[in-house]
Amino acid sequence: MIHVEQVTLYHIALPLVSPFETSFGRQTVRDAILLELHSDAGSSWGECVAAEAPAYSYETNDTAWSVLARYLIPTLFDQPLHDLAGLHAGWAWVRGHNMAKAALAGAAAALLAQVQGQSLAAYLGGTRSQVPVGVSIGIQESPAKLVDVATAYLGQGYRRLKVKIKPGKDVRYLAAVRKAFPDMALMADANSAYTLEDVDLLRRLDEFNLLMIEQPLDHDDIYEHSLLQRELQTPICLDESIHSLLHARAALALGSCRVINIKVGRVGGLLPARQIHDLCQTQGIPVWCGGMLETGVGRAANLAIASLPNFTLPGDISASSRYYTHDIAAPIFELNPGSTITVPTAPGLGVTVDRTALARVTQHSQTFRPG
Ligand code: OSB
Ligand code: MG
Repeated sequence: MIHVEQVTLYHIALPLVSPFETSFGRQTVRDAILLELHSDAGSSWGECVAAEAPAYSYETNDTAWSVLARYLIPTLFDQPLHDLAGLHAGWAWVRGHNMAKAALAGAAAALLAQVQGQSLAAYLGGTRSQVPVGVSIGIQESPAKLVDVATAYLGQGYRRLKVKIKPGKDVRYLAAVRKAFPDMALMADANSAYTLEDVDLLRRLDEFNLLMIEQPLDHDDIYEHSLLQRELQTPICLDESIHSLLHARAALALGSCRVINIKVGRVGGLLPARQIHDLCQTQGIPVWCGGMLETGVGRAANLAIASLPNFTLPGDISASSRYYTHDIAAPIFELNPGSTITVPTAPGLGVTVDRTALARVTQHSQTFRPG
């Protein structure tokens, strides 16, 4: 039984090595909340994957900060920490705000693992010591530029490319990459940029032999994806639409996708992430771990969940240097030959936060205590 004595939130702004553009916007800095948890049994860290603006998700750093401060952190002060199920039960009445929940639950999970002398991966039931990974490439200014960027990543050893697309920057871009790399494991992510009216265009993507197309339709749609999937050979992978086990169940029952991207933040924590993993495993649906340009803190947690057996497809968990010059956690993650990253084995999260690096990028912090 663990008594949490103090929680500190840090709003950080960490510059990206290169701008990241999706169909909903362009990002040059990662604005995030880090969460530090102190208890009578040790301390640990969590990361919130909300962004500055409600584009990928309705959650923002402001909403996450507020919900953590007013509702979630007090739950942890009110009851001792036993296990993740108890923690989630304590805030089951809070609707949504999954990214806020996942930040606190992630820190709690790392602490629970640490107290048991286990790595977070082992605590979650992970079975793999290395996980296959790829790289997510933002929208580029031309097909030729995209091929250049892809070439550079392949040179670094990545063996699965994900290309962001949007209307006007789709067929020609994917055609160029496919032509340059005929056998490469390639996929596209539309971040909800299309509608069912685009079915003819989306059908043209079948010729590129993509591993999957991620979230072509609305961020909150499940039904229309089932209609689209019937028209495409390319497997649809849902990202934005899946916020819970129930969403996953609905999507699989309707045939809305053949793959699910599991993001710990989007589904509200490692425990719901594992439940979705388990459901998919029993239905023969492969999953992979999505990314939100995490720092080393969130990346370590992603590697832990991605070590579960049904995370068979390469995740968006690239090396730290793909995102940041000076990450705030150590050790940084490097790409192994074979396009894998090694899952941390030390007790708990397996990374430590560098206080000097953190102080450099902290905009604002606040500490909460019981009472
Ligand atoms: O849709 O997967 C996405 C980043 C921010 C918001 C949404 C997405 C992404 C990525 C980045 O694709 C993946 C990564 O962290 O490498
Ligand atoms: Mg996506």
